[in-house]
Amino acid sequence: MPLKFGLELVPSTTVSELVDLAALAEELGLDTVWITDHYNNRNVYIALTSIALRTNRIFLGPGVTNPYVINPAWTASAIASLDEVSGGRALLGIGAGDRATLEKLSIEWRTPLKAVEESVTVIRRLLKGEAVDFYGEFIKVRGAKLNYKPLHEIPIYIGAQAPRMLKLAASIGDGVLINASSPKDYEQAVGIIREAAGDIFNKLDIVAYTCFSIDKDRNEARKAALPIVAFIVAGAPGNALERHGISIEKAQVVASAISRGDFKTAFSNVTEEMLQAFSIYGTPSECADSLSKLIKLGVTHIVFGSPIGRRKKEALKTIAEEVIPLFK
Ligand code: F42
Repeated sequence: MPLKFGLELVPSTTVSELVDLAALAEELGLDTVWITDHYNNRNVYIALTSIALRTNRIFLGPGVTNPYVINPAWTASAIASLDEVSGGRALLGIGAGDRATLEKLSIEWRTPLKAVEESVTVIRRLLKGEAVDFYGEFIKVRGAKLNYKPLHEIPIYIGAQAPRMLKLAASIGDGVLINASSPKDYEQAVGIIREAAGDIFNKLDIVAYTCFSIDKDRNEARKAALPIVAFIVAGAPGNALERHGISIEKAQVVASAISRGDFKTAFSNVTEEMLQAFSIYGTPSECADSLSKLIKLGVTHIVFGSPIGRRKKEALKTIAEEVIPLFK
């Protein structure tokens, strides 16, 4: 599978800013653009549609939506519409959703594995144009059918980090979006996927959905990564901290500062260990070294995720000029 490069955009800025960045990514030769999905940001499908109308080649999709907030039949309809609007360029990223966000909406995070598995089954069948009868534990559908079909078979990518979700992703996904940045995490995740996928492993698109920060000045790249890493540390489960040798106490200092809105304390308590564990940051050659480790472990698609750099447009140009050519 040829190596692909993509861009993650968080719609916390205006849709027109997202469109400009996605159009630049296309111009610079990137292959995919993924828009994150949280109800409190700009709506993911409005952002994607706007991008589709300003671009011609780049593939695009939600990275990732979830079946708790959005009914899977609605997702099938939205992604099929995006495929039509974009002339056959839609990708679907779907995952179990984010616990903290679901809590705010009083949505219970029950049976996440079943929720993803059943939703993907229903979405695939709807996209094929079938009238779907499905009586699962999470979703029940009675004769649901779309009145139109997408232009192409839309690849479904599963957002996964934990072992059982990775196994599920390997068996039902066309690709896996792994939200991690360190080789330690990829060694484990790709091992699980490889074992679960067996003969079809080489057909899977293994996506490194990274926290990435590049700058010719290493210290600027580091500064831009700090806030994002602080939030990752605050939400990281104990086993992830342990795997990276990060003390729970130090992580708690960051987490409690964030929860009381004291970002200065939070960011100043992010250690080098935390940055190494949860981001790829540095000069172009340092970033390229880190990426090559992930590629050696079996990653087939790199997504440059937030913050990307101090100034996103400049960072994208640096990536296109000084990083991607090293892998072509
Ligand atoms: N979440 C969002 O809400 N928005 C985004 O834009 C977003 C982007 C994104 C990109 C890449 C990515 O990998 C993840 C992303 N996420 C995003 C997060 C995503 O929605 C999921 O939260 C995330 O991928 C969680 O995946 P996970 O692999 O950690 O799996 C969770 C569910 C987990 O705990 N899994 C465990 C495992 O081993 O896989 C165990 C789960 C388990 O056994 N559950 C039982 C069951 O039956 O499902 C039930 C347990 C119970 O108590 O109910």
